[in-house]
Amino acid sequence: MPASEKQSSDLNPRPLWTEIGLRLLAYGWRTIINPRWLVMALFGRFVFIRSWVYLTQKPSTRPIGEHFSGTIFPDLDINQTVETLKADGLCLGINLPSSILKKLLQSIPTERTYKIEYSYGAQYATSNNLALENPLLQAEVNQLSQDPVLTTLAAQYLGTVPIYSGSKVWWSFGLHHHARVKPQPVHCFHYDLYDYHCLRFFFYLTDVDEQSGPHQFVKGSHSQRRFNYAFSPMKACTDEEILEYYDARNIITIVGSAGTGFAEDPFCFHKGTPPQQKDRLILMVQFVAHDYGVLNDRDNPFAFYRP
Ligand SMILES: O=C(O)CCC(=O)C(=O)O
Repeated sequence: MPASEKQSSDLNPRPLWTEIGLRLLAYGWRTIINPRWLVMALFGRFVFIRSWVYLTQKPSTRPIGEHFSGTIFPDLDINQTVETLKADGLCLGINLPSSILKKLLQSIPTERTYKIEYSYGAQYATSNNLALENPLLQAEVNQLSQDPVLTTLAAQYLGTVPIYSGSKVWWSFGLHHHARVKPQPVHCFHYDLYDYHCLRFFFYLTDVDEQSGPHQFVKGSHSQRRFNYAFSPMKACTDEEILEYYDARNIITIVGSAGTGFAEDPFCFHKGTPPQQKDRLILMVQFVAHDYGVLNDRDNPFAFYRP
């Protein structure tokens, strides 16, 4: 099938029973390790419970406007960014300086390794996350995860001392490699529940236009939600379901040159669109408010298991 004929129906959420089976496996494992995680997974879906946890947790005492020496984001307005994040669940403009982008790219293998999978009678190109064990890449990512501006933003947004819970770097391959793109849960609008409050920083490491898999995001969907979302085992929705409830103007497509960065609350609905013409390389750095010991990518195989 030519890339241009790819049907959006390929990208619908997983069937209910597959979803429930996969979820029970991951949930069972996490609950055995830390039952407090199950309490969060059940109750963290309710906006009023999230607000209550926010108000009752130990506040961060980190002052704004100090200790920013060594940051790579000296010009970022912390107050403005946190306000935008609280209102929209998203803030653009947290861009990597070109020197850091260059160092990151130098530490990432230029070879784009993808695995070919056969299913539904078609070939798909998929990639695993790039190994952060590469010491050069790890050093760059560590620097980002400890950046005083990013950690202050996380402290202010999460309302408590932020815990760095992991990073990922991955390629999304374009349809030019193969005729079809493997339907992945991240290609549907979904939300993620890593904690009552979580903040992610994303950085594009390649130029991203409409054709190269831009990230999409539903502005304000961290606070404005249908009540029944909290009771559904599905964390994913079709585009049609999203458009039934949210105004199309709230769907933000993030395009930008390599280095473009943004902060996002993953409780908002978001997705990665499948790249058409060009591959996309992206880095994600994640902070949470509580450490359950099960959602850290260093500790376990299900850490970044998707909804
Ligand atoms: O690849 C993307 O832009 C989306 C990633 C995503 O949905 C996620 O990490 O939860």
